[in-house]
Amino acid sequence: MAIPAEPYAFELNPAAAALLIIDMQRDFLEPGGFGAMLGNDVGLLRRAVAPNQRLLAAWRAAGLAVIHTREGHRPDLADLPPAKLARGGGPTRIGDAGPMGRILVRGEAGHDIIPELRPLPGEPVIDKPGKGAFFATDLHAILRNRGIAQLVVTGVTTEVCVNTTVREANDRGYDCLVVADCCASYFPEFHEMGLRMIQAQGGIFGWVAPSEAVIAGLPASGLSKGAA
Ligand code: C5J
Repeated sequence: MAIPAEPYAFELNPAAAALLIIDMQRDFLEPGGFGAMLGNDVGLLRRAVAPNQRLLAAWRAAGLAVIHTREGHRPDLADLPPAKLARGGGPTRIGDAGPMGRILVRGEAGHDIIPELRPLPGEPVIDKPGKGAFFATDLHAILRNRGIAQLVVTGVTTEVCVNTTVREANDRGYDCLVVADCCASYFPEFHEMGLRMIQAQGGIFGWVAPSEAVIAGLPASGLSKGAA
């Protein structure tokens, strides 16, 4: 099925496609988490919640693969590079106590995916220590084992973890379609530029399309692959 996209139509192969939802976590989308700690208005990210809910519901109804990611660190912070810990400059840092538990630490409430997009049993959740979802994770192995060659990518933030993951995926041979209204940034201008960087130069990193075009291009009924 050809999905209207920029810079040209994306040929979706549903049996070889996964929806990859990046870091839709309380730590980024709710007050008191990592995003707020860095001085950001977390409300700006919430505009991506409803479009993600609609796309996820349609994707699940079509029986296609879904994968979620979360950024965060081990409770002992052994996987936290000192350079990342030092960034931000504020009084509160990764691992410090916050209203949703220790900031950006696995197992804490803030590290969880927001309830609106809670993963279903059988949908892999990739815990990643960095911005890219391929770095220091088993994502590539999971995708290859499932015969996935296309990634439909959503989440936050457009210019950081979404862009980094799309670039990593591109270099590993995946075709990425980024869903514009299902991504968001604390900086609307970075969101716009982040999307333009992906589709520029003939789609140097991939394609960009609105969620309504992706939903319209999904098969009507479920594939045998199930919920991933
Ligand atoms: C950031 C992310 N912005 N998920 N993480 O630190 O984009």
